[in-house]
Amino acid sequence: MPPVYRLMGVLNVTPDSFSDGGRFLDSSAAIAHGRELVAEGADILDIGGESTRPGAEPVPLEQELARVAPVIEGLTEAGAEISIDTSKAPVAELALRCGASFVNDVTALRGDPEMAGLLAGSGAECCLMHMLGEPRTMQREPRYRDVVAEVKSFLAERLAFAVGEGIDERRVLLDPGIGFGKTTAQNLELLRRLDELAELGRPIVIGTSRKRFLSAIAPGERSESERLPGTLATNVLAYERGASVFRVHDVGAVRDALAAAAATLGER
Ligand code: HH2
Repeated sequence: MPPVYRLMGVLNVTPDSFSDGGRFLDSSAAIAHGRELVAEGADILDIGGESTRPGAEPVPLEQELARVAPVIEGLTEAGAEISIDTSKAPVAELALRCGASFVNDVTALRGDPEMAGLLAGSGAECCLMHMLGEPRTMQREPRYRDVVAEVKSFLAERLAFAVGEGIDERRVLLDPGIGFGKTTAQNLELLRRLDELAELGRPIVIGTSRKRFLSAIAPGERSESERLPGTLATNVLAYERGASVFRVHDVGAVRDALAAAAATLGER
């Protein structure tokens, strides 16, 4: 039986990403790391040229294009599906021409009015993510009455919008956007009640990897590289609650943790 989940390896070609910023700005280093992630078991490589960490400044279009294009071209034969992590239609368009087949849009088609039409015509898969506000300001006192209900109704509305714009529903994945305009308690509640989001009937993408809330709940501060135990625990719990795409930096470790979880839980 093939696994019923996919691993999405994170590859940030940026100077300022919260965990791997500056490590893969050089395209040959990025390509080498992408190949390592595939060797560890990545089914998808999520390539990004603009950080979305809290407080990040937007990157001009030309710069984002120049960062990601050579890396995508260098990884098309690496053995994984290529995802472009962007909310700009021209970046997605170039990425698709260079060999990407997946668009990860953290604005859920709200960032660029051209994005929905591009996706409808391309046949690419796309991930629509929930975010409250925008990266520069999103962690300023996020408030919800019921975070799960509000994220769920947002994702349902964005899915309906995407389908209305001509995107094939079977190609849409949904993501609650862990850390995007949420407190630690809100992130934990979304993870605990992830099965409610799975009721939307589309694959759920989850991104907890090395995020700050994992440090906030551990006894004492944890640097990004010390957040692997929390990353493993939250991905396993998300798998149990119905997530099927796991966006992570530590692909090999998460692969093994999910294999153990899947074997324990049996077929879904
Ligand atoms: N998280 C980040 C970026 N993109 N996309 C989806 N679908 N889900 C996520 O949770 C998600 C995402 C943030 O992580 P990272 O790419 O490591 O950092 P940065 O945004 O600073 O580049």
